[in-house]
Amino acid sequence: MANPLYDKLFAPHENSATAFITDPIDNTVVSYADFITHAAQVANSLSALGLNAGDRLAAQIGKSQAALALYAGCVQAGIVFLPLNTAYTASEVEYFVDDSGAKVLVCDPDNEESLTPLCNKLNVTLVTQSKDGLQGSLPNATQSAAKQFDTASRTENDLAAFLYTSGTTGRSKGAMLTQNNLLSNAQTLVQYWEFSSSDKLLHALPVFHTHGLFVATNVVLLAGASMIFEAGFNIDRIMKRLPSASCMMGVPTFYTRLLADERLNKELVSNMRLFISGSAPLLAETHTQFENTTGHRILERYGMTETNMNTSNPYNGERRAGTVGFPLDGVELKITDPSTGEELPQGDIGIIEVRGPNVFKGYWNMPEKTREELRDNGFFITGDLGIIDEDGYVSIVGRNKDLIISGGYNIYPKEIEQLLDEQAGVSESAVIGVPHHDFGETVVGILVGEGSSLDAEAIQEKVESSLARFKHPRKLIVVDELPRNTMGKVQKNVLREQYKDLFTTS
Ligand code: MLC
Ligand code: AMP
Repeated sequence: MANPLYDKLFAPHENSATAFITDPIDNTVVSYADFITHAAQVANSLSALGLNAGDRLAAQIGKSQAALALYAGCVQAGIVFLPLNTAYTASEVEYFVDDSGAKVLVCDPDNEESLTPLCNKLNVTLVTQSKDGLQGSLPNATQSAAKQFDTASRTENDLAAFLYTSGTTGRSKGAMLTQNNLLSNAQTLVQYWEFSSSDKLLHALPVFHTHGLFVATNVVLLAGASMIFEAGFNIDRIMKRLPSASCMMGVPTFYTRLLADERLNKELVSNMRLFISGSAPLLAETHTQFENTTGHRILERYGMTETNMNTSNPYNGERRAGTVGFPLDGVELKITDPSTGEELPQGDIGIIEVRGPNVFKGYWNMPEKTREELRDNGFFITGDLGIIDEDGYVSIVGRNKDLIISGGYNIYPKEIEQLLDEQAGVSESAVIGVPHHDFGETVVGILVGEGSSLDAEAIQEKVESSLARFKHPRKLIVVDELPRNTMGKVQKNVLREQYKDLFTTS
């Protein structure tokens, strides 16, 4: 039976003794064949939980090879995989599980107690998996499960994953990604970036987002390459691993942290053939400094949860600093007028719109949102502002959406403003992103008080219990009023200018 994603990513390696992954916890090397057997056992345990093809499974678990086997098991069983940021609080998780209609939630045993009430309320089966992937009810069941699984039949238009992305209204949207969205993009990237079975990717990204899960992992699988799987970006471990890797994918913070370390030099990276950056803007200055220190020009590319990868600087050819390169094969990209939607002439700044097999199917249960952002003709309105130069290189010059990107994580101010506005003593708030020396941007909350009852400490506590750590304002500032234009709209640009130097030095 056909299952395009499984057939291309996993099936070819079923009997391969080649190394696939170095476990991030105990450093054991797992072969392709062993990994795929593990995935089949996971698929059997998921089936025993009553999950069928098309059902959703949400997972908020640590990075381990078992976490990846869960993704693979879902692909084989046709289950829609919904990975969640491990930083999310229980109330955030509740929204995702409820909205997606997930039947099963996999969580860390440490969170079992806090997540049980919501699973009881929503009638969701809760199973556990520890950070190392070895303990918990799911690994226990998997260990004794059969080693063969009849791959579920899927078409390329069937859903493979849901990735939640925040929205300007404050409600997160479930981006529905099909098998072909993921597969076509991985196929293009393997070719474009010349991945082969001799590559060894240094993988230090989280595996609950497009970058670490789909771009990195699917490319490695398709090429039959291997991965050094790190639990996170620990600079000492990365320094030790770099000499044996051939490529790395990272967010700009990876590169600024590497540059800040005096151990980085040409010799350390002499085995490397490719450094890739994306998910947030890479400063041209970082690009230049990295080349001066290592001799490598970072290859910058541009993507989104909804679209996978859209553009890339060339592997062979000039990697132009400050640009995200050219549209990938099969991806159409145009710059349009934000008010009319008409295509603008080359050289004008406008909204980036993209169309291609990489573009998602729409937002789960949100037909209106889908219509607003995905045109009938298939073009997706990214909300990023871009320009194409005379040589065809695309640059991102800003955003037409109120979005903060901190260390590669997207944060929508609206979600935080809604929470701040609900707090006693707050009449209104504005949440802005300001430059940050490590994360590129960080969150600042500006509050207008109501009388004298505003208690900034209590508000900070409320924020901490409700929202994931990376969304917390690093500073709350109380002001008498917010700057407004003649239409009464809050001028966030004025606030951003006013507070731009708060976090520029460590
Ligand atoms: C961690 N913290 C963050 C943060 N990451 N705060 C703001 N923004 C972030 N990105 C918190 C920690 O909880 C901690 O809190 C404090 O900040 C310092 O943490 P740290 O130890 O210095 O951070 P670290 O764990 O090293 O993580 C930093 C990071 C990580 C940059 C390595 O955030 C990361 O891996 N980012 C990658 C995100 C990503 O994969 N994005 C891709 C999205 S897909 P405390 O309490 O200790 O102060 C996409 C599409 C595309 O965008 O194009 O790819
Ligand atoms: P996400 O929703 O997490 O997938 O984030 C997607 C957003 O990240 C895009 O809409 C861009 O704003 C931003 N992004 C991704 N890659 C780049 C890049 N290379 N340069 C600038 N911004 C980027």
